[in-house]
Amino acid sequence: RTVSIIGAPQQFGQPRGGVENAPKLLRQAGLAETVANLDWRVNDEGDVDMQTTQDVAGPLRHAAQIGHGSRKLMEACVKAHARGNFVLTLGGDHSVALGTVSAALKARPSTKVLWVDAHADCNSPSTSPSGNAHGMPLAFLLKLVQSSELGTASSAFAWLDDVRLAPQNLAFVGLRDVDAEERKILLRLRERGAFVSTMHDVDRRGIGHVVDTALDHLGDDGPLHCSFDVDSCDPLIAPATGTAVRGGLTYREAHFLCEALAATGRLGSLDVVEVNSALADPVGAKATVDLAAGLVASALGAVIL
Ligand code: DIR
Ligand code: MN
Ligand code: MN
Ligand code: MN
Repeated sequence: RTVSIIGAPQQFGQPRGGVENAPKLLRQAGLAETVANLDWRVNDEGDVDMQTTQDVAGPLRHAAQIGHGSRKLMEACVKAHARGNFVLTLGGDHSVALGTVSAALKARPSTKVLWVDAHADCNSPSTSPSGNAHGMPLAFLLKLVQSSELGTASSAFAWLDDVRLAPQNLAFVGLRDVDAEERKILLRLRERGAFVSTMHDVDRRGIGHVVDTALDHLGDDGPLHCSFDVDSCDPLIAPATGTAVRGGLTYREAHFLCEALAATGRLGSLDVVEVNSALADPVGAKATVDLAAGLVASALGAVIL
């Protein structure tokens, strides 16, 4: 068992500087050593260079950067999947999921996706109130984006044409900040078979029930991909992130989720995104980086006993 660590210092999917430093900070926090101590071989593949072309104007900010950068990340992830490795991607903002999820689907089409996030990230350029790509990756993966919404940038996303995530292969945990148009999209996704849960469900049923139900929903075959936005966690434990929202997962709830994923034996890839140390004081920044590294350890099999 080998983990490929891939740094994806993407920042063009959102407006705040600093998120591009997360791969470096997570490495400095000893992530590779932590993983190696869990009996994994570790292959640090370094960072994908995500700065590419000139930007073009349009409803999706930095569309060309996002399209071309995500393609490079996808190619790096596909290579790691092809070697049979667990693929651990360190964002960067959540637009990196364009590359990571598409790679998982290309490598193993039966992949199911667990999206752990305060946000639903299923805006298309025409519904997005912000124009920020980190709020859009699922819209692309679910084929909700029309090429007309991308204008001249559509060619930068042509590599996604053969990628399709089916709604029934998608589960959300942690939602609590959804845009008005996004709400309609989520309700439609639920009708089409996605598992859509919110923090209200965690309150009512407990994290154990919510995670078990999400995993049940994703079935008992095929690899799992988890895309973990640290803003799913409460700002009390993860203050260093771009769009913090109160009322998130507690430390144990987040770890429980990762432990439950590891226990399935089917987790094949994981993204940890939106750690931005520039947005908290040094204590909060370190707490957020350490939390993210600890969650990776739980997802890779660290157990209490
Ligand atoms: C908002 C924020 N829904 C948007 N999204 C965030 O810009 O589309 N996603 N923060 O992680
Ligand atoms: Mn997100
Ligand atoms: Mn988020
Ligand atoms: Mn985000």
